[in-house]
Amino acid sequence: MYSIQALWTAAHHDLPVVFVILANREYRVLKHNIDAYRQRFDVKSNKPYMHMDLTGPVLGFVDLAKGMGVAGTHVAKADDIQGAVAAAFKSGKPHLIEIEIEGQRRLVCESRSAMRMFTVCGNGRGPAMRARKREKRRFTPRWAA
Ligand SMILES: Cc1ncc(C[n+]2csc(CCOP(=O)(O)OP(=O)(O)O)c2C)c(N)n1
Repeated sequence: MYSIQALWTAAHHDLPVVFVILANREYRVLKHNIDAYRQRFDVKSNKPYMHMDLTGPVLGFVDLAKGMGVAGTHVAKADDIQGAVAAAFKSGKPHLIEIEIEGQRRLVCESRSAMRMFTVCGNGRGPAMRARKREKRRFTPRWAA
């Protein structure tokens, strides 16, 4: 939702870009952070994740694209992805593919090192911190770099 206007730009310049949205209807990375913090500080809580669901209403990305002059395809089944992507490339036009993926799953950190991807603590010195930094460098997803 931060950069959806790029669709209009693609339509305006007639750029043959295929946009793929993995629609989980939630802000999962923040849910993941909450899980990691709770685990890190041994907080037992079953409270829901506040303000992290993108529902009510659900975002309709195909409609958003249409409103900006970009055709779109909604995909609900994995088997339909290949055909949708092939058709989108073949169109030679900008095209948005919205793929419905599972949402609402509670993520559980499998290990302390997985948690450390998201939480950094301590005074920034010492072997433990250096190990954390090494892990962070190794595992940091591109968007978190
Ligand atoms: C334009 C823009 N660039 C970067 C960010 C930083 N950012 C915050 S969460 C996130 C990743 C979200 O991952 P995604 O798979 O889209 O959703 P989620 O896993 O949270 O459900 C990024 C890139 C941002 N919010 N907006």
